[in-house]
Amino acid sequence: MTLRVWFRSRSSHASELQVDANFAITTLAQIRPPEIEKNLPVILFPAIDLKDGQCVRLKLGEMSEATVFNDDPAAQARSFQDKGFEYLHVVDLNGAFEGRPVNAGAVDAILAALTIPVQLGGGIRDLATIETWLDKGIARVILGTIAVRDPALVKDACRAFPGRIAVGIDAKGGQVAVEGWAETSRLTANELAGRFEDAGVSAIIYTDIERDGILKGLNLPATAELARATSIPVIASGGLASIDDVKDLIRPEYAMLEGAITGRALYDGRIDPTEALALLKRG
Ligand code: AMZ
Repeated sequence: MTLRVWFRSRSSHASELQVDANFAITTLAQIRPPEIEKNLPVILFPAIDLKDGQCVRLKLGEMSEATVFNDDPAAQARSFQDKGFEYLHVVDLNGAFEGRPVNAGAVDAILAALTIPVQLGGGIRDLATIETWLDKGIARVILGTIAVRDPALVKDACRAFPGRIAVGIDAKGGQVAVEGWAETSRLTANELAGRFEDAGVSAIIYTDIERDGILKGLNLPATAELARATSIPVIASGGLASIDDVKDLIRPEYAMLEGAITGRALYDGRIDPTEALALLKRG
C-alpha cells in the first residue's frame, strides 16, 4: 500500500511524501509554492544547556565562561513549559566535548517533567545513542560533529528514524566548528547543508558562534542565506538579545525560518515569554 500526502512544511518548501506499508516516510519531491510560506508558526525554542548537571549559559561556547542559572534542570524545563513554550531545546555541553552523553540523568529528569517535545544535542555520535534517546522520548536528536565526520551515518539515521533527526551547524568565521566548538572544519555551513539535501533531515539548527551567549542579536541575514540554499527547514541560533530579534523573525524576508533558539536573554529577563509568544502567534 502506498499513500501519498501533502504536508505544510515549516520551511519555505512543501514536500510530497510517500508513506509506505511500514509507515516509513520518504520525501519524493520538493516544491516551493509561495502561497504556503505565509502564516506558518515560528517556534521559539527556550534552551537548556547542561554542564555538570546544571543549567548554564556560556559565552562564545567557552566552558570557562559558564554562568549557572538553575541547578534543577527539570524545574527549569517545567517553568518554560508553564510559560507557554511549545518545544524545548536541550544541549548536553559536557557531552559535546566528550563525544558521548554525560548529562543523561538531567535529560531523563527533564523528559519526565514535560509533555512538550524536546530536541537534544551534544555527544550523540552513533546510531545506538540516537535510538536510545528517541526510545526515551526525545522528539528529535541534533547531530553536530558526526554530521561533519560521517554524513552517511546521518543519512542512515534519517532512514531509520524519519522526521526525528536534526543537524546542528555551528559556524565560526564562516567555517563549521565541531567537538564542542574546540575544532574548526574546512566546511562552510552551505557545503555541509548541501550534503544532506534530500536525506530527510527534519531541521538544521544554525548557530553563529561569534554571537552565542553575548546578546549580539541573531544573525538573520546569514541564517536566511543558508535557508535559501537548502530545502531543509532552518532554525536560527546564537545571540538572540531582545524582543526586536523576535519581531525580526516575523518579517516576510525571514518567513522561511522554522524558528529560533533563545537562551541568555530569556534567563536574564530581557525577553518576556508571554509577549514573545504572543507576537509569534500573530505573525
Ligand atoms: O557551546 C558549545 N561549546 C557547544 C554547543 N552548544 N558545543 C556544541 N554545542 C552543541 C551544538 C549542537 O547542538 O550546537 O552541541 C550539539 C552538537 O554536539 P555534537 O556532539 O553532535 O557535536
